[in-house]
Amino acid sequence: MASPTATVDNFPPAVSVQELIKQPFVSVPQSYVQSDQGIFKPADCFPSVPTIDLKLLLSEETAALELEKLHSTCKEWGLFQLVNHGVSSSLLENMRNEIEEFYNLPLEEKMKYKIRQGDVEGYGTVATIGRIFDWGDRFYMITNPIHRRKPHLLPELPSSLRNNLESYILELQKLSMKLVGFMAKALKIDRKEMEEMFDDGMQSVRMTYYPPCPQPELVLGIFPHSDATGITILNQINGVDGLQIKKDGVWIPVSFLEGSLVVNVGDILEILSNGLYHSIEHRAAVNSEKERISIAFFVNPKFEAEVGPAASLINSQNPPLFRRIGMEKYVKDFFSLKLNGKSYLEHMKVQIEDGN
Ligand SMILES: O=C(O)CCC(=O)C(=O)O
Repeated sequence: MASPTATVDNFPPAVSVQELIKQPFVSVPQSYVQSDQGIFKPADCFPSVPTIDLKLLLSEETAALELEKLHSTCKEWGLFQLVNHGVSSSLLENMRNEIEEFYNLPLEEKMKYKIRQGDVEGYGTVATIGRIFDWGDRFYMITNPIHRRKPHLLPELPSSLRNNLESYILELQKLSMKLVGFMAKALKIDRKEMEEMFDDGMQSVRMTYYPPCPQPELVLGIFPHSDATGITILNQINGVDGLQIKKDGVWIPVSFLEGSLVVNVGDILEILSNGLYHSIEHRAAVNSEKERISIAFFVNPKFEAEVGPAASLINSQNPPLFRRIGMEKYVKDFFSLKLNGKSYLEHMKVQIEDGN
């Protein structure tokens, strides 16, 4: 916790950026300054992120065309904005209020959920490469299967946040199963096989609070990475943009359509599709004046499943590009490696010397 006389220069990092910016500000502390300043300029002119309409996917007359669009978008972009997703605007509004309220709690309250030694779940700021800190406070936790929930996290949240979060998780579970089913259909992977893999799968959420930063060009809200997931559903909860994606080597800002959810292909789907779909590298920039809040819902196969290219896609013309590994080990390995671009996916690639 900060001493009353702390300034941004001597405030201990990793406690909370939200607390840090309450101190007299001179400049961003070195521990938050990203070394590669070149990466901050997104492209001036860029194509807009494709939109997928769930209603069109579900309607008989329009399904085939929208499925084709979903397929090409997952191949070429690995990310889309989802509209008519069916999650009620009142639930989205409640989530916004609840997460805002949570981050407005005194630090002492939030620290009840702090990331414990040797763990990755809980509340706090996480260091990335070279001990440079992201400009954001996070709360990450596994929400499914239920028996993997940490007793001091979701079950101990303020009841109103917990209840809304439970409703939100249920809605996103249903939505994600629909999306995974459509992706299986587009990829011509046996739908049942895919659904069984993801049914009651490992799911987690990350609620992130990005405080404003007077020198936004020096920091990143979250370092460039692809998600190690099947898919991720991102809700930019308070309407402040900041997400950027790397497409064809160029950083593109994502301007969210009001009420839309952003869905991105994760590494597991890239592996499952044997490289046909692409997990997208992304990062978050921060705003000089406005706080930004997002909640990411991570959808994965169950812990008992095997992660690897779908058997139905593999033949002599299309050999496996990735190794097979149990989901439990996949998760363990992921958390023991540092988040850095698409390095984890590289780690899963079949090496020539593997001979298979
Ligand atoms: O907040 C965002 O826009 C991105 C969040 C994200 O990439 C993550 O939580 O993994």
